[in-house]
Amino acid sequence: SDETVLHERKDGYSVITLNRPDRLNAFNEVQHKELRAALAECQENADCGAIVLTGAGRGFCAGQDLSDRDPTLIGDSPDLGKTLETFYNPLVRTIRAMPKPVICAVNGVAAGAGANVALACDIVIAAKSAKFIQAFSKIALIPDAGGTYWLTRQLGEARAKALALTAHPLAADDAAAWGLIWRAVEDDRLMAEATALAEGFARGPTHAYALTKKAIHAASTNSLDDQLDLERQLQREAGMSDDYKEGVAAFLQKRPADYRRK
Ligand code: T3D
Repeated sequence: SDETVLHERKDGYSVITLNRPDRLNAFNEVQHKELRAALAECQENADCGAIVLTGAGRGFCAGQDLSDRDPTLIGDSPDLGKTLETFYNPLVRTIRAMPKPVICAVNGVAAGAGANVALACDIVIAAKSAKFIQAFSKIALIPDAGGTYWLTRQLGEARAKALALTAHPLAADDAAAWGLIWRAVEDDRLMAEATALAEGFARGPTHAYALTKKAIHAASTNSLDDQLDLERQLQREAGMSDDYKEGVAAFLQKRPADYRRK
């Protein structure tokens, strides 16, 4: 296929695959645009209850395609802030604000912005053979695509700085043990595990998931008082939903909840 992003529409969820395997799915502008379009479709489509993001071939994503950054082609002072503003930052914001769960199935190496786009997802499952590399320092850059945020919040400064300054490849098992990702699984189980999660979410209370994401994201900067107020507000909203009625009725009637009945 010539497409840099494959979008498979499954029953209730989507699988989005970065598809430039010869370059370990490094981002060029076309891949950014196709990924943006796929995510926008998922966001708007009420039939899509979850997203699985993964990569084709042996890597997940090697970050920015550096062949598009050849100094002999682009000159001495490229404005990388502009690419962040145009492509990476909107991508990270879109994933964070997606009102349904985004699962990243990290099938192989995730380097540079590729690692940090993975970490922007709500649930990260990695193949045991995968590695997370903050490759930026090797080319004299800083971690972007949220890297300094995820690493610091999820690991603390000591590990964040060591990973960022050394570009040490963090193995999937260690990433899971350190709390950077949800789980590391056997390579041949990765997609089964990721799609099983997505199938569960596809049958679940989508709006409650969106509110849960919102609350957890706010927690990293809120005081306890502010967070308790936010929980009150969001729970009020959740409690007025048909999904909540269905969830409680199903519990009391000892049957599975059917959130897709409408
Ligand atoms: O510029 C801006 O807009 C600012 C934003 C920046 C965001 C960023 O992500 S900056 C960081 C960019 N990424 C990197 O620096 C990582 C570069 N890649 C690597 O260090 C290594 O490829 C890996 C550690 C990821 C994997 O190593 P390995 O040995 O498994 O594979 P390989 O042989 O290095 O790569 C396989 C092929 O993919 C190879 O091509 P070839 O020789 O077979 O034709 C390699 O050149 C290509 N490739 C890998 N990463 C990139 C890439 N080509 C272009 N850009 C890449 N990032």
